[in-house]
Amino acid sequence: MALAPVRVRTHRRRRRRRTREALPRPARRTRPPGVTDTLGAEALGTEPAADGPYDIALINFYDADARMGMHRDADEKSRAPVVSLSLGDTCVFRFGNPGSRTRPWTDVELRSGDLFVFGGPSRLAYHGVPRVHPGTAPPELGLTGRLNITLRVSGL
Ligand SMILES: O=C(O)CCC(=O)C(=O)O
Ligand SMILES: [Mn+2]
Repeated sequence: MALAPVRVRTHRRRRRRRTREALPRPARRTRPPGVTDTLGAEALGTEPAADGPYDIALINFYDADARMGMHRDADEKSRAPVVSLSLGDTCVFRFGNPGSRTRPWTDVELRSGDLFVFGGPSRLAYHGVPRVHPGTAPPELGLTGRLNITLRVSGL
């Protein structure tokens, strides 16, 4: 008996076309407001960094018990100075050395409105916040706790 050839039909799934509108929009990179390309240089009185604008603003909030351990800001490709603005409660800012998270370090009191800039040989120094002094924020700010904003150049 002769066997009839069997036709195997394959079903190719048609790729469903997604409209452009349905796709998520890429996150837009916007510059933190009021930040100029030369911010770090202006604060330090040096030449502006050649590797780009201040395109990162990292905001940390500290309540009365918050701390930040000793670390280095080493994720950025750029070595442009880090510009750090404090608002609200006063804190103890511990500024160490680039070699280790241990002494020598200097404890500085950062108050609301203080700008702390570290660059050059200190750009990769270990630093941290061992203490916040609760209730020391200027009342007109209406802020309970401490806000810190660090501005950085990613270099990407
Ligand atoms: O809160 C501060 O003053 C320091 C913050 C800091 O070191 C950081 O965000 O990497
Ligand atoms: Mn840091």
